[in-house]
Amino acid sequence: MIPFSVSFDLNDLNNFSGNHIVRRYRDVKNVFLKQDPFLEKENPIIYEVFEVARSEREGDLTFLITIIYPGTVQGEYFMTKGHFHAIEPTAEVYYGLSGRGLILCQNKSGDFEAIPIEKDKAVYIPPFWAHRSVNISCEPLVFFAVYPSHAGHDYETIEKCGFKKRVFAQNDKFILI
Ligand code: S6P
Ligand code: ZN
Repeated sequence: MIPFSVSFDLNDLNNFSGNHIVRRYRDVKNVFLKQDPFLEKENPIIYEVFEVARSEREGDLTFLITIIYPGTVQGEYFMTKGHFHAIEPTAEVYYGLSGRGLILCQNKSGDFEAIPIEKDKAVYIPPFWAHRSVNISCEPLVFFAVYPSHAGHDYETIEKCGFKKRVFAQNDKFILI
């Protein structure tokens, strides 16, 4: 691989040349506590990822931006599916670009942390911690992330055991339940 740069101009992502992953309501509805008939019909985009992944080799890095749109499913804030890295001893760094959110982190010993993210705040997700991002603001939550290219994703473990806490809107604030 040779050095390169990529534009993440949020006003011009139509020309993005990497992996574009789009998750609509019906793709991710099972992660929410309740279901919503209106969202089922409209099937809006809950979040999307623009990822530059040119290699899966150990030593390389993959980087991306994630955009999580504002909204709730019956009061539960829009969020990502969440995952462990398949190669568990791999960390990740998130860097907030706009909006406000929480990064829910959980390890297999049952420890749980909810780390705030917002513009210009960096979040470190250590090896062995699953992570899920939640938009707790009324604008898109946008963050940059970088992680080892060989890490891979394990979604199944979180699908089975879930995160210890969910994030709901209550009186214009968030609560963890
Ligand atoms: C990848 C990194 C992010 C997430 C993205 C969507 O390791 O943590 O790119 O993939 O924020 O989340 P998820 O849980 O659907 O992959
Ligand atoms: Zn990750």
